[in-house]
Amino acid sequence: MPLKPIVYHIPVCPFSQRIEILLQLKGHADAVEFRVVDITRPRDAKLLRKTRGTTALPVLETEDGRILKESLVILQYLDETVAGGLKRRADPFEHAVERMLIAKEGPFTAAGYTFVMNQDRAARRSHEEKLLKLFAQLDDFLREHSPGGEFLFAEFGLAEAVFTPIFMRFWFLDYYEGFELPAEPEFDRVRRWRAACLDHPAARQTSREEIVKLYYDYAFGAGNGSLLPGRTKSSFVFEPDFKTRPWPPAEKYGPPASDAALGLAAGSGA
Ligand code: GAZ
Repeated sequence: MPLKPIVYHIPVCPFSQRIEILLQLKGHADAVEFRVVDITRPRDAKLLRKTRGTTALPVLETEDGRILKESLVILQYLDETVAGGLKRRADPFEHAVERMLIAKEGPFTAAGYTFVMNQDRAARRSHEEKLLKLFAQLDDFLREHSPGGEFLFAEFGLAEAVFTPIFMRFWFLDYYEGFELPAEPEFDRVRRWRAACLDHPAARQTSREEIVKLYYDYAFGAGNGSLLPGRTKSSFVFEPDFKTRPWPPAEKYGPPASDAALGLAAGSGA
């Protein structure tokens, strides 16, 4: 029987990064065993049996073989079971406040991903407006509950562990969509929050360069490691290493670049 819980994950997945950030905050990055799942290959039958057929990751397997799904659920479970102090707010009202903010992550994440995956140039503006509306709502929430601070409470906590990986993924929006938060006061509070989140040392599991390069295919509508026509490799592969690949062309409304142009054909024949 393993001594630690196992987290099955995709290394650059934002939902899995939430867990890595939490463990880093607790000073126990090694409290779980991370097992990498290659989503470009058919899923291992043993793992599929454990999840009863679902494929979404992360999945946590406890020391005695029980299964938990959903990153937010796994996050709270590990917060309560791993040493290093609770990262959720202890006060029930404050915890309720952080959960209200966390409840906004789904629509926010979905808006950014559908924006980057959009292939219709004419729809670009409406995606942008939708996302800006959600940023404005985060701004308003932070003004209500934490007008003068950086984080929601005094320190980087549960809500920050949830949103920071999403803010990092949205680097694909500034690169492929030229998206920026407008320099207007209605975004000042969320801008400050985002900057403090991105600056935190517990959130260094990935980088802008890695995200921009790995998510190239997302900008052409191909998510989760799926293949675009004319390509033999997904930009989401971990070999060749992203550092050896060139920065991809930023133009997404046009024909996608080839394997070779993306540096994916390196060691061709291999
Ligand atoms: N709600 C779950 C959680 O744990 O929080 C979500 C987990 C999830 O979606 N995992 C994805 C997965 O395992 C990888 S990350 N996919 C493989 C599979 O076989 O299911 C998000 C989007 C989106 C496209 C992609 C993603 C994403 O919108 O990051 O919107 C939120 C997937 C088009």
